[in-house]
Amino acid sequence: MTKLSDPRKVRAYTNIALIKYWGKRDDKLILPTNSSLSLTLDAFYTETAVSFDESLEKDTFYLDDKLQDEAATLKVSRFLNLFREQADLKAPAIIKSTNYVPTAAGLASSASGMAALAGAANLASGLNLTPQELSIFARQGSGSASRSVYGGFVEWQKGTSSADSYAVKVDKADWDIGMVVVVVNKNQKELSSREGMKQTVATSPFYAGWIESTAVDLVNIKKAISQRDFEQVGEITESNGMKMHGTMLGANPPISYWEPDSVLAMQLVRKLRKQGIPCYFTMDAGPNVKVLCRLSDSKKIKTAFLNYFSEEQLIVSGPGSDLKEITS
Ligand code: 2P0
Repeated sequence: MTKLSDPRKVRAYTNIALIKYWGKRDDKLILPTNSSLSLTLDAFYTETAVSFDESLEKDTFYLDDKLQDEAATLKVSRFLNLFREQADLKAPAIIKSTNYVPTAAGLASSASGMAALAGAANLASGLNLTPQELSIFARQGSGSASRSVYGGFVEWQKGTSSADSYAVKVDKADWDIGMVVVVVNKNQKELSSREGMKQTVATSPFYAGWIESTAVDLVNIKKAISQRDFEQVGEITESNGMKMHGTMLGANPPISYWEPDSVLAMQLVRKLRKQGIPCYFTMDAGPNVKVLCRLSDSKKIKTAFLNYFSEEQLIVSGPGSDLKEITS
């Protein structure tokens, strides 16, 4: 008896933005108001396999071996429709996805999730998309997923239309750089980033300033990356992240994702810097703090944080690689 081969599995790593994406100019196509730039991380990733199967009644989505409800499946189905349309496929799909995040991290990310789904759907549909096309597809699942197609430092160019809004690799990040992720709270946030950015664009008087200064930050960080000037990369990262949070505070009603321990972590980073260890913080749409550092300093930084945080709240990561098929 011949055994049907297992569907092909794709792994995509998550990414943390150093120049943030915060705001859309087109909600449906997920076109951003500003270009962004991230570092892909190897400690957090998603593996996904998709197979289209005529014998299925409807799309069936398993995440971490658990069958997902209608709402979660609908999000995946809508995304897969992009592939079905392009490949002229009608069949429902079975989707099996696993998030690999260190225990209790609570950092399951839409970036690695949607990028891995895009990669697996590409293989299953036979579309044979280029990485650039894959980035355009992934973007329509979740903006930050466009960047998870690549490893290293990645820029998502805002573009002028859907066809040229995609990510490009800026640098392999094959130098002494990494992050210490400080898990302040692993619970689901109350306000999704999708809603948070929408409210900010609609109501924050600081938003115009954000757009203007982010364009300058992007030019400067790319120059610093090309020169491997770690301190300059860190200073721009810290400043850009705080400006994003500033625009949120200016929204009506004001938005803040910070918790007391987020502030503590940021204070610790400043203290370490004063002691001569170059490290810089950034935060996303949640209370966790990501500390950009030289990977060779990450042990020292983690040790200092262990005075205030537990071992399982501190995750060290180096740069991650491109999205890839997993064959084992
Ligand atoms: C980023 N974030 O650049 C920014 C910084 C959060 C703060 O991308 O609506 O899940 O699916 O496009 O990509 C999180 O937003 O939002 C995000 P959608 P996404 O990483």
